[in-house]
Amino acid sequence: MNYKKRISNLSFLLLGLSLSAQTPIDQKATKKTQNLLTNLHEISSQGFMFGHQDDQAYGVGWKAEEGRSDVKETAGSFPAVHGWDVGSRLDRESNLDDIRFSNMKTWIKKAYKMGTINTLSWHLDNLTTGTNSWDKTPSVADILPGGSKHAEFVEQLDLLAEMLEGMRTTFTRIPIVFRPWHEHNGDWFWWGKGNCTEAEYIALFQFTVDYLKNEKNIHHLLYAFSPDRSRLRLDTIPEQNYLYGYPGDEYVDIIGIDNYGDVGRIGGPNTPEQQQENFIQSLKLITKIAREKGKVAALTETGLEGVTKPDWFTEIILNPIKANDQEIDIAWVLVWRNANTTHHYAPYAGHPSVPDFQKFDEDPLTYFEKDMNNPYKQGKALKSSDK
Ligand code: BMA
Repeated sequence: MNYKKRISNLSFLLLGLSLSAQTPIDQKATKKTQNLLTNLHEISSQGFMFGHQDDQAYGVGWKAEEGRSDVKETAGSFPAVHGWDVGSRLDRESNLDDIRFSNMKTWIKKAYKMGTINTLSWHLDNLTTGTNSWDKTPSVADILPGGSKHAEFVEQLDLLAEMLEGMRTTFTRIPIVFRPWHEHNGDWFWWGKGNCTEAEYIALFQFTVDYLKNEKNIHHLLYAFSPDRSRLRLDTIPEQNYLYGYPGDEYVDIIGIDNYGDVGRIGGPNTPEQQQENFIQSLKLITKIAREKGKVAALTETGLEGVTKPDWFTEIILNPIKANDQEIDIAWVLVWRNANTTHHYAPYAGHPSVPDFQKFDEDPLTYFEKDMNNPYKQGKALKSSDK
């Protein structure tokens, strides 16, 4: 057991003393969902899971081929966190990136059975105009109660609830981390800053949670809040800044952040050194807020498009986290999807970043599928505390 783990076991014990800190916001959450949250606390105090968007659905040069995964074909093991998106509308057969919802359900089940975790985001269409999430036409007021598109929004939520109900095995509903209305402090989605008021955003988040939980009786979700780092000033009152649009402690289990700007993107305002410093600060910030609130922190989206820096995984992600591991507790790091040779965030076979990705995988701080035991069972999330 290393130093980090001893310290963290102690803090985990202290955390355990205030049991409420580990209770999901849904007081009727299923036992497995409760266990998942407790385990996420524990995992985040020890290391972090690696996640990948759409991992089983497609990769560079292949699509919907049973058993395939670019992560498995490069690191040797599936990711520990599987990201999915239920946009654009649930009355379609496939999602916005052409994944059939029926297949998504199968892969979610497979991820669950492997002892890994599923998280869902939702690029819902703009229901006011009938176009996509990036249409900034104000729409939040229209879809809230009393608005002209409210019934249509409720229809989408009903379909979502139905889909969530279908995410089950014979005996149990599969716990899912739901991450709606992400990057809301940016202005690029219709639910973003400038396209609705803060009060409207909060009402949207709260309505979504309340409706699923109280009206549809969905009790196998943990809820994640995930502003974007690029619109978050770290120099002045960062905490208050982070909490723009925060719907309240009763609505959020996971204190997330999406951060693409501090992880090697070329052409931005900051030098690589400043980027690294900001990356560390952003993770310290979510850790601090999560600790204060008794929640779990996570890097809910990140990545360098094309992984153009061959040692990106160790140099940009792992080493800064490792060097600050007393002040950074994040349960997972999720990189975005592998669409093609230019738009991909995980390596694929033959890519120059593969050797470094393997080093990243071998590090005791990172968890892939092979390191997971059963995150839905109390105290049994990881295969062993020492890898
Ligand atoms: C973006 C891009 C798009 C995709 C969207 C939703 O970051 O990857 O191609 O449609 O996410 O997954």
